[in-house]
Formats: sequence, structure tokens, C-alpha cells
Amino acid sequence: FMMDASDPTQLSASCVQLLGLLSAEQLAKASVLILFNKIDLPCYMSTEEMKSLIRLPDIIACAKQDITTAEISARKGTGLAGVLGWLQATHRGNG
Ligand SMILES: Nc1nc2c(ncn2[C@@H]2O[C@H](COP(=O)(O)OP(=O)(O)O)[C@@H](O)[C@H]2O)c(=O)[nH]1
Ligand SMILES: [Mg+2]
Repeated sequence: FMMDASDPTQLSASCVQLLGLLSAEQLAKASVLILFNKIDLPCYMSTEEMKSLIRLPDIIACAKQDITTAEISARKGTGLAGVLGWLQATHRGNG
């Protein structure tokens, strides 16, 4: 699930969408990676502030799924190695 870390005005809409996905029965057993993308752009709010504002720790604690978060820049490639590592670890043994 990708969130735009450079645009806090989308935060509540993204959060509602995320909560909808996490509560969907078909996704109860999904492994979830939440990406905060565009960390290369300046923003009046830090990613930590954004996480706190949507109460991400509570969301993670209450969700049935295993949730990982990563801060990335798809443009610069920042955090890409971590994303690939997560994909590899999560899908190991799944063919
Ligand atoms: N600076 C920056 N731009 C990005 C990044 N990832 C995607 N973009 C750019 O964001 C634009 C797409 O906008 P986006 O906010 O992702 O989608 P939208 O909100 O659905 O329009 C494209 O021009 C991408 O090149 C990133 O990590 N950093
Ligand atoms: Mg956007």
C-alpha cells in the first residue's frame, strides 16, 4: 500500500482506504507493506508526524495482518533494497 509522504492533504483519504483494505475478509491473511513514497521531496510534515497523525501504531496493533512499513523514493531508488528484501522474505517458499 503506497502513501504519498509529500502530500499530507491526502492523508485522511489514504488512511480510510488502508483501513478498508485491512478489514476486507479476502485480505485477512495478506502480508502488508506500507510504503511512504516520495521522501525525496520537501514536506511541511515529517513522515513520523504523518504516521502519528493517522495513528499508525494503533492500526498495526489492531490489524489481523502482518504489517511492515518502509520509507522510500521510487524516483531516487531510496529504500528499494528494503522493499526487495521484504518481497523475498515474504514470498519465500510460495513458489
Ligand atoms: N519526486 C518524486 N516523484 C515521484 C516519486 N514516485 C513517483 N513520482 C512521480 O509522481 C507522479 C505521479 O503522481 P502520484 O502522486 O504518484 O500519482 P497520483 O496522485 O495518482 O497522480 C509521477 O510524475 C511520478 O514520476 C518519488 O519517489 N519522488
Ligand atoms: Mg499523488
